[in-house]
Amino acid sequence: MPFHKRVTLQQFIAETERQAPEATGEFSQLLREIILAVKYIHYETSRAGINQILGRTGSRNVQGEEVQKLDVFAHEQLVRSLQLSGLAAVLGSEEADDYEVVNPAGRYVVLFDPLDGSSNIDVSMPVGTIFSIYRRLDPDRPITEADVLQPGRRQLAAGYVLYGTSTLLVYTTGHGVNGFTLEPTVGEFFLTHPQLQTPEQARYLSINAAARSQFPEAVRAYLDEVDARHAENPDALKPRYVGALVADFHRNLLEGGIFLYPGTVAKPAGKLRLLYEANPLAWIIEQAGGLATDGQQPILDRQPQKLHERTPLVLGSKAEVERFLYFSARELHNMPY
Ligand code: AHM
Ligand code: MG
Repeated sequence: MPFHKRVTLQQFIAETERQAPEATGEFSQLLREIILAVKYIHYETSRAGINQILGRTGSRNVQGEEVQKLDVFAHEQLVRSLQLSGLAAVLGSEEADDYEVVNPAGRYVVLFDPLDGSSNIDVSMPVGTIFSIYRRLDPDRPITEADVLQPGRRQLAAGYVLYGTSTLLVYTTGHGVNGFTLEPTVGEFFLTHPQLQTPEQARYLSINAAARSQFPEAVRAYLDEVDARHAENPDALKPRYVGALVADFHRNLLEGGIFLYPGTVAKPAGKLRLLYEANPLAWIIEQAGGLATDGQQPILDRQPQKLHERTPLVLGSKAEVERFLYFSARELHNMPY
């Protein structure tokens, strides 16, 4: 699609649908439902400090983490939109213990982290929404867990929304990555980042280095090598860590970078979730020319075992992730560094 002066997200979706004659329109409608929910979430996050919605509910989610009111709000907005649409068969959310069948006749599986990086809320830092859409396995059979546990390569669409200094929606349907910025006065997203490609060389390094001594040997060896590069050139691979995955990912996508959330001795699978954090961002980074790995295999090739499964995650610019993979391959094959 040529980049016209002013293309709205709605026009973009309609145009994409026009180019796919077999499309029924259902998928486009599903995206529109997500966009609608996202606009409500944007509105609520942008005035969080004003309307006293800040603070904790006092409850914990299935993973034992404190639930913030905005997490609940974001979850409810997405569930409501998707349920009302009648198009989604089953939903899986970070904020719900189990997957939920919302419409047995629906054709799609939608998995999401309604508000990622929620510890940032109380300090007015960026947060995000991440989503992933699959087709259900067989519309003539009842929905089972297998519909939810599909490998990332089967995604139909994956995207995220960054609620930062401006609100951006970035998504892919497997034909490149496009980014749209919300113009809040008219409530419309405009195409601002057509056909995004991430730089092949990384400019930034994003990692919570506090756990360095707890990381696997390959990660420590890689970080030692980064130290050596810093010793030569302090500007090489500058450390940048917001602590909100969407924000760290988005900066690195645009500027070039590598993000690592490895496992630790205490938590070998790390912290981030495969289905609604790692998979969608892995597909986006691959579509943008980068790579995503758990250290042993591409994230998108993993066969999920459960809805809230965690995975080590390393993703970003191709050359830098390949450099990391050099170290993890040596660990895998018991070779010296
Ligand atoms: P959340 O889903 O509970 O918000 O946690 C996920 C967040 C990510 O956004 C971020 O990359 C990571 O947790 C930061 O974790 P840490 O504080 O351990 O570095
Ligand atoms: Mg999260």
